[in-house]
Amino acid sequence: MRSTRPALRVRRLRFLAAASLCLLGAAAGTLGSRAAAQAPARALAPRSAEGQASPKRNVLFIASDDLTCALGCYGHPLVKTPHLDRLAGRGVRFERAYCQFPLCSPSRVSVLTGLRPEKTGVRDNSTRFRSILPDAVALPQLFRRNGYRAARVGKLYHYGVPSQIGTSGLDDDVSWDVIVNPRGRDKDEEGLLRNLTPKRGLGSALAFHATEGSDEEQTDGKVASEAIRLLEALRDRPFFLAVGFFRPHTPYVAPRRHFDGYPLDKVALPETFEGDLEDVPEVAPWVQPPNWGLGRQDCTAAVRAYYACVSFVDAQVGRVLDALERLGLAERTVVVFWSDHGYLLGEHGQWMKMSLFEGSARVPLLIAGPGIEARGEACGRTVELLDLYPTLADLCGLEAPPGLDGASLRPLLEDPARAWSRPALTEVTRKAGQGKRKKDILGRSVRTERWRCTEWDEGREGIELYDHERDPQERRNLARDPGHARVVEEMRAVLRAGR
Ligand SMILES: [Ca+2]
Repeated sequence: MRSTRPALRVRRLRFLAAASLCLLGAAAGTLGSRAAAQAPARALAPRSAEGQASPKRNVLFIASDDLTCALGCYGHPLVKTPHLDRLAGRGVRFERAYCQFPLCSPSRVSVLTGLRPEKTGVRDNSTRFRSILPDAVALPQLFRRNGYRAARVGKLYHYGVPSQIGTSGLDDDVSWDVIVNPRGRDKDEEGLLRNLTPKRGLGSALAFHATEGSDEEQTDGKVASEAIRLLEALRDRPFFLAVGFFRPHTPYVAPRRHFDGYPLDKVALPETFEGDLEDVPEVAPWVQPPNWGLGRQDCTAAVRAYYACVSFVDAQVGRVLDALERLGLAERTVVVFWSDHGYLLGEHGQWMKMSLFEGSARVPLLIAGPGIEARGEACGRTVELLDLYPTLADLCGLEAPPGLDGASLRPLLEDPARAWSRPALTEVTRKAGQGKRKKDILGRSVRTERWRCTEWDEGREGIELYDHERDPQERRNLARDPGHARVVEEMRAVLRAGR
């Protein structure tokens, strides 16, 4: 295989800024810093619960790409994720956490700006959010302005998988002091992929490969190695380290040993129901025909490969968490693990993202570390990924910019059973109509602890209502049931209010 050295990009400007910091007597490390080039920091001392000044907390912000809640700690009967389970054991696992848009870039921009897609204007994988919001203070940028070193390894803002592996993609320059773009053996072995849907681009094809070699040779293995190296380099100053794994995004590539953990005969496909999609609006299903016409055997092989990738990512997260412990950083580092959106693996004959069904909108979310009183507990309140921005600002004692759309989850980290009145909103785009009348529309969905209600084009293209207390698989659309008219009205009022 070809050995590729990840590009560590520290530009001249950063060295100059680091030099000026040195002149000012500040401690600048070998990685450089651009803190001096930024607007003056609003220096707020982090506060402990008692209001006393406390040492600055670090942030380890770990993203996975296209990861659904198929994890041991979320009760999955087959998938093994011992390291994420360990993280969940020392923090809070959010059972009802939702993305704001089930597609990479719109979701990631929403997380990193703390704003809803309607404000960021990013609803595709090509728009740069700075072209719309030039002055937004992105989450890592807030930390930089407060004296933190912000570093990124791998995919945080969007880059196309697998085409842009090893590049910065739609990265945001001012978010980071340090950027590392690993590229591994998987990129060189695309010719070995088995592709069940050859007419689809590789980035959204059902394609997979059980590879030879070690975890460390894979792009995500290198992401973990570089993250460990950065933890060692940054340990003496407050840091915001963002670690972006891009698995289990397709193509599902992982070393063979991870496939071996999932014998084909143990992998079950979701239950199917006669007439499941007959009561949903025409625009609701993203995958047409269901399962792209694939048979059970192919679908099972794809799900198995996806599970192998989940275990592979889990092992890489474990390596990073081990380093955090070894370096004595765990007690002063807030760890967040999240996925940019959920993923369907055959539910309703649907795959991947871009749907407003539960499995596409729901994400795994784990938060652990200092300031988090509840350890190993689950929280059933509806929360949104855009809550992460105000949460991290709050936990680290930084003043968040005005106008963020989320709320700090700190009260729920202290008491996961606490009352919470915020529902979760998710939206997606669709083409509706035929021929010349074809137009772009929005689907918008609200999730409360009991209900999911989805409006397509403000209801003109249909409405869905599901009762998760009785129907967690969203089999029966109740939107036209007269007995549920009041619930539909209430939910639509929430959608109209935007919250
Ligand atoms: Ca994604």
